[in-house]
Amino acid sequence: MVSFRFPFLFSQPPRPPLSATADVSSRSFSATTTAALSVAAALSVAGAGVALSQNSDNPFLQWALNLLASNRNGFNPMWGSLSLTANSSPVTESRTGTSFPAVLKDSQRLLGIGLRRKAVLGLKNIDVYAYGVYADDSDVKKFLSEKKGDLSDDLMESDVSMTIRLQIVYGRLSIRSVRSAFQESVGSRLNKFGGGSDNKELLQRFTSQFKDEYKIPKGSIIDLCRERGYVLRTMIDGEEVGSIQSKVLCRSILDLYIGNESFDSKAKEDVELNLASLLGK
Ligand code: DAO
Ligand code: DAO
Repeated sequence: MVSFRFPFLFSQPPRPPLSATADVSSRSFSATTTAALSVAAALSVAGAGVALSQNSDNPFLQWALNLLASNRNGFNPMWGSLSLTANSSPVTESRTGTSFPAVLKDSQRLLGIGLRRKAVLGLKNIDVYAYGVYADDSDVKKFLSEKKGDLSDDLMESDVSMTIRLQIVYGRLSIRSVRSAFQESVGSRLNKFGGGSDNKELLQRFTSQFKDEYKIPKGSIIDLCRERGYVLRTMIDGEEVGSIQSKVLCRSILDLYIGNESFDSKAKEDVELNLASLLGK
């Protein structure tokens, strides 16, 4: 079991509803963000009434201020000192009460958690699953020593071993609805990142792994693992259901969770905060 020496950052709930959450996800982010993070921590600890200017000359300060603003209703001012890896305690996704272990497979650390919701009949949103984003610790260190641009964009492009763990919270999920949701969400990403004519075939190959007889009741755990060499391996409750080697498929899946239009901007923020906290260590 590896031991993590790093502080572990999570913006802790309660949070406003997803729709009310400001989206900071498209802002650029780089190594110097650590400076902005210290600013954010200092400001939040001081509880300062910060005037948020949209025209700041310093993009990192702006980023930190926006982050603060977006979390104002539930931001824990002590996040800078939260150390969750010290004892490797699980982290709970507050809206669903779903708990995620801090470490998977002995070497992958939890970097962020989020919630996938879906509007049914254009009316109410149902909570479908909570998810955790994990990445291999030594891959991450290597990645951070080489990285240049936007943290989550680079992470999605990289060959860092990662796992997205989904924990089903909706009790009436059918394989049919999974397939159709998947075709919509992953299909649109494949078109965006792949652009090729084999997208349909790829989608077909992926969805054909999900046999009609599978059941995914509330509490089921689905691991979407990106393994070295861009292999996407899918596990349901610890049982492998298949694996597919495709860089664009891996990229598209990760984009659902930590991309610019991810299901929950909070997970992406968590991931970026945690990666930033590891920079320079
Ligand atoms: O019962 O009509 C309904 C709502 C179904 C919502 C399905 C959302 C599926 C999301 C994908 C889940 C992947 C594990
Ligand atoms: O939430 O829209 C989405 C995409 C979900 C992708 C998850 C796919 C894994 C499905 C496992 C199926 C189990 C039979």
